[in-house]
Amino acid sequence: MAPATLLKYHAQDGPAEEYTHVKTESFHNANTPASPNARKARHTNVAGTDNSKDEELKSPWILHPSLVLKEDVLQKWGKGEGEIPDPDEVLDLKEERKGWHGYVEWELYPERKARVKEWMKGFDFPSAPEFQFVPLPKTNPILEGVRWKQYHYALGKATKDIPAESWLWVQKEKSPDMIHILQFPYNGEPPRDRLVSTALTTNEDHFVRNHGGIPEIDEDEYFLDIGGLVNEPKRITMAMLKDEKLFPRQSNIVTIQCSGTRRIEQIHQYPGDGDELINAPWGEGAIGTARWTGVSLKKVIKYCGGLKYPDKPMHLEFLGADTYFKQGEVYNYAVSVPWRKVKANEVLLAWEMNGQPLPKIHGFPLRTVVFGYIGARSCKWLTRINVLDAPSEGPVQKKEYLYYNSQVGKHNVTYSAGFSIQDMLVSSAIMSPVDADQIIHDGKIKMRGWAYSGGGHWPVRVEVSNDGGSVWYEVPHEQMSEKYFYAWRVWEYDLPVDAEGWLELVVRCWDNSMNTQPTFVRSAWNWDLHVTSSCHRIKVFSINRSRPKTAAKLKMYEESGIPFFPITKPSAVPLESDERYAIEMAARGGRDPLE
Ligand SMILES: Nc1nc2c(c(=O)[nH]1)N[C@H]1C(S)=C(S)[C@@H](COP(=O)(O)O)O[C@H]1N2
Ligand SMILES: [Mo]
Repeated sequence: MAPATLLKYHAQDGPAEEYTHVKTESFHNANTPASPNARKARHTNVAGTDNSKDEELKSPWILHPSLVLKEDVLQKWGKGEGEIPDPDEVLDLKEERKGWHGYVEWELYPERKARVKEWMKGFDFPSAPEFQFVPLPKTNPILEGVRWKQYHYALGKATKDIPAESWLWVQKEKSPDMIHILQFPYNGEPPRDRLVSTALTTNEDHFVRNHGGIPEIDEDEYFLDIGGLVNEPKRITMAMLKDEKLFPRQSNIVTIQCSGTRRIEQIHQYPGDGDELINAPWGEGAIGTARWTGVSLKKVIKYCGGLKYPDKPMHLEFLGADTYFKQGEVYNYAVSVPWRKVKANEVLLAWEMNGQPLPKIHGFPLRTVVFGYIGARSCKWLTRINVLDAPSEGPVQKKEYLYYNSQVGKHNVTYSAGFSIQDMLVSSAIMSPVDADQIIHDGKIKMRGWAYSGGGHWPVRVEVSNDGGSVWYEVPHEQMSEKYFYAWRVWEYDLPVDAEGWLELVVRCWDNSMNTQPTFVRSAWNWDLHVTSSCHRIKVFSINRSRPKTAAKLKMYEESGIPFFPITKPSAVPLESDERYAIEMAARGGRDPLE
């Protein structure tokens, strides 16, 4: 079959500006070397170069910003101008365990958290960048996360190299052409076209969503503590988890989707809350599908003698090794899911992703994978599971990932007023063509995309429209990938297109419960800009070469060697010859009526 789309011009192509990073400045003085660990990281640079000091300063993954202290703090600490107290003396932070680099435990030490809260008050951290009322920078990374780098830097040796080291893992483990939405904490999605070229996403292309740094954990030193309202609290090693005499293996194809997927559409129409991490400006790629292997959490809870109150609305809280800063305080990443989700064998403790050990960036050595739920609950770098009689009090569970009514905003928003997003709703996206493409075709345009529904639902029907959503064509089931209880389906379709000019292409999915998608972004807009589940719409400029006049015009451009694209480039040739004009006007009976 000939390709339906003959030629495409991407309006979004164009030179990205060189990304300029924050210049290195050591905490105490410019000559202090970074910690041995960061130094080692530099020498295993992807480029393999032996970095001189100058090279180090230029290297894009040295991410040590300068810090600004507040005046009253200088006085309080008895320091002179420009002198910064040593965080290692004041805070004395240490990594929690041998073999767990990048892990500082916060939740078990309330007094440590309190000390950091006081310390953080001493700095003038930059505020969040405005990225909603202005166009996004054409850089890659798009946003930097300067203040998050500074937060880590401000706490001294236990955390200051984490931004640099995490960026190194991005380079090592992710595809070189990822779209870096936020450099640190790292958030990135793959190129659109490639994401839907296979039903299973490669580990290199799977999107990444981080709230903090990437810990490096030695599998042999790894263990997981299970406690709280469980009958027999236990410490479990990887060797125990992998022992099939103790726990049967479970393997499932599961889609993980961040509830920020397609947020950029909401931002473009109606800006909302503007934290560059919490509300990162995702495109359609914050979704991926992998075969995850591990053991069902239900079996592990059984091994711990079961829950103390299995009939109460219990939650299982997952804690991660990474540090999360929120409003001047520190936390370990923490989220929870209800016990009934675990009971259904829909929560996996996974150590394998597509038959490979988990990449570091995806949670090595162990993460949860919560089927059909928002990605946030699939906790990476798992340190503990706490059985609670209520949802986690961690900020990610309690204060984020909330879905508000559209009239709620900064003036009246409250945490309790939002839905806590758990099951992902039915959604879809067109991944090719992309918005503003100018397409030469012979009456059909090839479309490709994904369709997904959470909560154990699956896409049954995908429909596309070439007229903004009045006429819908069904994508034949043969052109959709296999169905699974917990995964997306990728699809492709040669959409009949007769009309020329700007058209609005639309997709919508129907799941097995006959749920479908809201019509417009506005129909489901919400203050925190979550789950952009409305029909996905793109504008494309159609040039239908099966029309003889269009074909002739295109030929003329080709023969004269004048580029046709972009369509907005003013034409250097007359639209019509004088001879032709005279013939056409005569045929129309001239411009004006005779009487
Ligand atoms: N420990 C930890 N787990 C985490 C996160 C995190 O920042 N820290 N991010 C969550 C969010 S919001 C999402 S969408 C998924 C993304 O998983 P991935 O990065 O493997 O694609 O991880 C979740 N698990
Ligand atoms: Mo997420």
